[in-house]
Amino acid sequence: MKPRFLFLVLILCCASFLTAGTGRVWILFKDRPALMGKTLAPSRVQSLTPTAVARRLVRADVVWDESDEPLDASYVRQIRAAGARVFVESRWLNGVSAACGPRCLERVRKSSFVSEIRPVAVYRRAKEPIIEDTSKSLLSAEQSTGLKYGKSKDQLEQLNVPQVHKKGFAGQGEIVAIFDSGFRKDHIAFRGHTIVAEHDFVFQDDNVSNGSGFDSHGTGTWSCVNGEEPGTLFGPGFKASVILAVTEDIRSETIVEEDNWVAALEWADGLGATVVSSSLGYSDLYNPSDLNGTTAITSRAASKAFRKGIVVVTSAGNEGPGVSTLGPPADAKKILAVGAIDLRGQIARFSSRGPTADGRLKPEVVARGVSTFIASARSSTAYGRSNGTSFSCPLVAGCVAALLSAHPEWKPVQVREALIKTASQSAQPDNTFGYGIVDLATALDFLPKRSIVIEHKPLGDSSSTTKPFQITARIRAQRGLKADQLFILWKKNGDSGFQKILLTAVPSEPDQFEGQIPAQSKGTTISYYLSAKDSKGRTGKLPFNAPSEVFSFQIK
Ligand SMILES: [Ca+2]
Repeated sequence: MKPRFLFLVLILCCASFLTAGTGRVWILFKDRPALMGKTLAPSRVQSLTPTAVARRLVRADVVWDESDEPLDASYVRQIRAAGARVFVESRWLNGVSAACGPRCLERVRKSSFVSEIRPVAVYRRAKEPIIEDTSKSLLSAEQSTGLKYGKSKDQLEQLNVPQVHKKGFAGQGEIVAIFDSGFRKDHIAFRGHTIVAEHDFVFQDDNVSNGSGFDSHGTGTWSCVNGEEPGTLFGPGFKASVILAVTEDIRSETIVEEDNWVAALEWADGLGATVVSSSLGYSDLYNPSDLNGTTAITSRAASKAFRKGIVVVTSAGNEGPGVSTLGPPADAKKILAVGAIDLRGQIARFSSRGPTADGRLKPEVVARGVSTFIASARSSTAYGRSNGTSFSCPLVAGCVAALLSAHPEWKPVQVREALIKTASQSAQPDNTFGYGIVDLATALDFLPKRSIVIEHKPLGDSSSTTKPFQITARIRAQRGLKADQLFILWKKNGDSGFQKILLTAVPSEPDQFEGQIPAQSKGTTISYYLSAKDSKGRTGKLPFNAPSEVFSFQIK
């Protein structure tokens, strides 16, 4: 640690050294005067797509705040006039990253609207080489039913993923943003996958495939999230869509400039990302004493993303086994930092350990990060194995997507609670394994704080015109249910409003409720949804965004 400390002292005491590393500085502003007294409204904002607004409305702690608004244009103008070359304008941090020489800095420092000037940190990560794996996968008898996981079977079974896939949850409807070095998009494991958007923040273009050397690491991490080649590999969230961002420059060693990373995060937020998967490495700029969740720029940004409804999943780092060897943003509050274990569940020596500088337990959870089976960028059909928390992180990100596809109404805080409270050593967490190995199937069934969970198999079309339609549902609430507030709401085609039918408890079957929609004549289409209140008066619905989305069936 000593050399890093000296480096920091040099930076702090010599203004001209401020631009060491990236040659860029953050210039953060005090306020946004143009917004004073104005009412904020998501509809006004151009930085968010409708998908992103929809996510915010359901999952954000604060749907909308000043940090979604553009920077004060006059501030940016004045920074440029001082001689700065602006690279990134960050709405969330309320500031810019810029190249600004000593004379420029002198001018900027005198500006009354500037609250903070600090160097842009560079993150470094040692290579995580990929060993090609060309051996044939022998399908065992038990794999002849269900999904054929091939060599990814062990790493998924370790997290109890297959049970969740059997129930039909694999990340559908979720958008996972993956930040990495480059991605081989034509790999067979991604055939038919939806790429919502891609951007290369290093080379400043819209193509994230940069050649096999560049794409190697990102192709691997992407496949851990949601690769899909039957018989060979599956990711836990194989039905999720992705946003791909190149944030890592691997031309000399793997480096990530934190302004590029923040820019990618804000960009992915605006496009409606619901999960972010990223592995950053360590930064010379930050000491263990800085790892308090609020000092490192990436940690501040990651916490902000969490409040805006995005689950941020990051690698703990590969700097273990010493204590407090996390790399930001793993120290951030509320996020999920992931350590690495091997096939047998032993911790990887390199896996970074907690706690944070302010004594919080880290990492949150662990997943396979030793000899993880991944797609390789060497060819469009190649696979390999690699070591690193870089690979345990996206496995957990894929799990988060699968969990959210089952519970789209859950906020990040509830996702985090479900995962850590059900992990393998949740009763005795420590700073090596955190709360332990993810158990996705148990997390799926967990009732987080404030949650109301309704499970129901939607009715299909029917030919009966005489029998009523039996609706059954499993309904649970963390704070208990209000028995007289459990309803089926239904209507026929042509009806303007929904009619209510009370659901009643099924005798001797805990959490089970039933009710009947009356028989209807041929040609009728019935729409319905379920609604439940808990003892605190909170409402849960299925589908969660009913009545804009409802179940429907036809009498044929
Ligand atoms: Ca490119």
